[in-house]
Amino acid sequence: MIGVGDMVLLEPLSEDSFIENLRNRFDHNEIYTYIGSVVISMNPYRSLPIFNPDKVEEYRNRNFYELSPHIYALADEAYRSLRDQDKDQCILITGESGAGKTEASKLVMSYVAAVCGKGQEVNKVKEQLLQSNPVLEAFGNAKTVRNDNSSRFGKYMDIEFDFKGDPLGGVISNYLLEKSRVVKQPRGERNFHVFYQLLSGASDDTLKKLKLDRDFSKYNYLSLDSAAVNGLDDAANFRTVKNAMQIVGFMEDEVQSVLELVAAVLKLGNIEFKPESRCNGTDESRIKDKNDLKEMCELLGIEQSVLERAFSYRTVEAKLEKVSTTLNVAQAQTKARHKVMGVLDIYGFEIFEENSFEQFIINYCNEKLQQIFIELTLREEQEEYIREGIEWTNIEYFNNAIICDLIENHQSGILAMLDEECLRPGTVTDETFLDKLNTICAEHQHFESRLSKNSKYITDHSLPHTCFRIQHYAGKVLYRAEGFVDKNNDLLYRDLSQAMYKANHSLIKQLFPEGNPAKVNLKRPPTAGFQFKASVGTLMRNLQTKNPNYIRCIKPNDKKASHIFTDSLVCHQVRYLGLMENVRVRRAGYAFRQAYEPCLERYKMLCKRTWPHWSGPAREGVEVLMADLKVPAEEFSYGRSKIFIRNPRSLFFLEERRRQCLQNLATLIQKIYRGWK
Ligand code: AD9
Ligand code: MG
Repeated sequence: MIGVGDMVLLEPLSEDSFIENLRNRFDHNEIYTYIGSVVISMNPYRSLPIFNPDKVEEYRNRNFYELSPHIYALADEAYRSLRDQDKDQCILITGESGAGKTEASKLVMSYVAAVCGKGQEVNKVKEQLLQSNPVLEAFGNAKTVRNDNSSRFGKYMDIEFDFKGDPLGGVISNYLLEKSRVVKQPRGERNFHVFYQLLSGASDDTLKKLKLDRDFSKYNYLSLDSAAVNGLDDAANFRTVKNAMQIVGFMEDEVQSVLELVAAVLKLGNIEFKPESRCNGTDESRIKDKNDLKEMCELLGIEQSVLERAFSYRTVEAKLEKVSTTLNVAQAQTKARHKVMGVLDIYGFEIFEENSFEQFIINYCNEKLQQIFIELTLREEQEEYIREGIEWTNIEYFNNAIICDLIENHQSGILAMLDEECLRPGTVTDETFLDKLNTICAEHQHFESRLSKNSKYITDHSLPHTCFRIQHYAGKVLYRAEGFVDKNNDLLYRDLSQAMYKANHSLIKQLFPEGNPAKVNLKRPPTAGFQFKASVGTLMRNLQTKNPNYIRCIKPNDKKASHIFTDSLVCHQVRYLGLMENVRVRRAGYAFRQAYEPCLERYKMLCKRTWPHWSGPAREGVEVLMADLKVPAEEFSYGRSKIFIRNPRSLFFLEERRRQCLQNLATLIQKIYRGWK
């Protein structure tokens, strides 16, 4: 074993030794390290020979601590608890952009697919689950400066199993796709993969049908400076995605419809407008060159004049509607009879040079995940000790509930204020929104802005007037208020949705149901922020009903390179992920705990005084048992209802003795049986 496989056993424990241990293991290709049952995963940025069918077999049905740390051990443990103990599981994968979350989620899924059930039908379900990944990534991932395959949406997949542990299917929930990327990408970044895949990988014939040119430079929406990405074969990926779409269940004509839509978006990006003065003194926009518009309309079966009109005029609606609060929240997850394993792979915490509404939402989501981690591991652990009357030295940790409150408090939170602005009649701009923040959040210790009206806390006079800053658990982020109101409103003008609804194209029609003139809905659709908050709330409640398994991903360097381990970068992540606190809690505490009854039941065969029938209370039985086995007293604590075992090794010792005992018993029975014959 290189270094220490479980940080709980690290001696002496300090931040330096923690990082040194990670580095030492990383240098020897040991990218996984435990903190108790939490898996730390370092991104190797190269393929290691540790993910293959032989490894799967090695880890299958083995106890968590028996082999060297691996993500497969976590997947195995989660799957077996689900199958054998009927406990719904969730796998929570966190870490910053590029740390390896999506790869980790795929490894977990492929492991579970490899070990669960067999047979034609089951295999089909497995294939569909696995092949959903390339499809979702084509449309939802893009190259960013942080990650060549960055997820621009959050994904939560519930995989459902029957009572035998065979997969039945899955439900995928997506969270807020970064839509603005279609139109504009930051410097050095790309649009969603699918555009490049289509142009590079489709046959000449397909491109002709779609009225497309292979040359990226013909399309305004495809930034040129970073079109080719090292190690990314768009053409090959296009074939993978098309194949995956078929496996997932798209019919051939549906695939074609989707591609037509992708082509239409590229055309749309090329349509340019020019202002034109009208005789009544107002300005109106006119389309410069109508060829792209014409081709787009042909692709989508829309009459050109209809779309042209919709592009040029806007029927402005009065903002009198109320926000609908009847979101259908608990939709997907009520089928309690199935066993469920949820895999959460959500966009990582982001700090860019320019941070907008998207980063704000992404970082809010990460705050919530950190909060659930704190609640479930740190606080619950401490509270359990208190409940059980076990002595506890308090561990200081940063509780980020206060930041979540700054964002989501339903009266004074930033999202609530943004909604208030978006729904208020009168002139609303990003500046009025910022003004509101300055008035209401000024005193909050995690909020900073230059213009805070009544704040005593303006610490940084270099802060731009148009920005506000939040001190997140993972670092300070400066947000530019520009665009917040528009992006939160997320309104599509009715003229456009009605034009789209008129298309003679089944997919487009489905995508714009609100354009149906028969269903004019006067209610204003909920804002983007409101919807996100509601769906994150549902997600958190869902996760809380399941047994959590954590994978904490760490990015070793900022260069997307293998073999480089930058101490300062890793240290920063170790700090904000709260990993040191996590170890301290586990160490101050006990690695395992078990209620007295099942503990006595399992191990009583190891001691003559408890075997076969112990007549007293279970707790006393366990005490007698431990004394008899001469396990050092400091290894155990006796709580009100449970025994707490400090070190995994003590558990191994018990398990090993039990295994020997059972073997002896089996040999004895065989002898007796032979004697009879
Ligand atoms: V983001 O928040 O979606 O921007 P992720 O999902 O955390 O981010 P991702 O899993 O996409 O990061 O990993 C980034 C890249 O690191 C991958 O494209 C791989 O090139 C590389 N990577 C990550 N994990 C592994 C691994 N176990 N083995 C090899 C890996 N390469
Ligand atoms: Mg990802």
